[in-house]
Amino acid sequence: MRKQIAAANWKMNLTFQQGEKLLDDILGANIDLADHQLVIFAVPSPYLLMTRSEVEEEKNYYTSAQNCYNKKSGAYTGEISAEMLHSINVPYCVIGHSERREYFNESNAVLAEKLNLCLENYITPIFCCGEPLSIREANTQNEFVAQQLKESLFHLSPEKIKDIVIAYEPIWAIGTGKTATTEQAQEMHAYLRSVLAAQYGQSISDQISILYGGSVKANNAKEIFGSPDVDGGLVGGASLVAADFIEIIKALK
Ligand code: G2H
Repeated sequence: MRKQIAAANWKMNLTFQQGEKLLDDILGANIDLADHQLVIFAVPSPYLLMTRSEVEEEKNYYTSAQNCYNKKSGAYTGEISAEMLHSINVPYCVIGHSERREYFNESNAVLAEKLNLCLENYITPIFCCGEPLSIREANTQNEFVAQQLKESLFHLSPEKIKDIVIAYEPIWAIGTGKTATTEQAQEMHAYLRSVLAAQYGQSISDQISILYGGSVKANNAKEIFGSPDVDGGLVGGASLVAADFIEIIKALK
């Protein structure tokens, strides 16, 4: 079975102390994860080491960065490289979240460079894609999202593409309380899988976890994750409340 993943994206929220308490509360629930189930915490950079030490004794719990820079190293004040993340044993990094694309003008080409640097440094990228409302209203979401994949991912070899996680996040559903319907999510995930299959073959495509993101909550996670091509979620707001995120973890297939 494909890996099923509950990934928390804290974004720019919580103090260090609040983050520590949240992790303690979630880990304190002692949820017994199956071998194919993973929980990943994408935390602000100053909390990476703390998070790593909180989760390192826990089976299938991991730490993720929320971003890294698209250059190897050098005079880029304030930026964090993939190599730096690797040097503190961070195994995952979110790449291309729509907030980065929108507020920091990250293009598909820049994201391709970030993906390469992650993979060179043994970091699994959680690559985000998704369409804005205008594209959904024009019913051209499939072409839009396929183009994001093509421009950022399709230079990767079959061996490398297997090492990434994809998160489909319709921008109109992020932090808005609007969720894509289960049918809309499944339809897009199946489409993404078919695009990956056309490029890399069905067996590789079948191994890639595709998460859904956008207003996943404790009360809708089970239904969303229940779809055959939805392999868990990238969760923002609801990952900041222990009781809610615990329910979301329990909703994994
Ligand atoms: C989408 C999601 C997490 P939220 O950005 O990546 O956030 O669950 O708050 O919509």
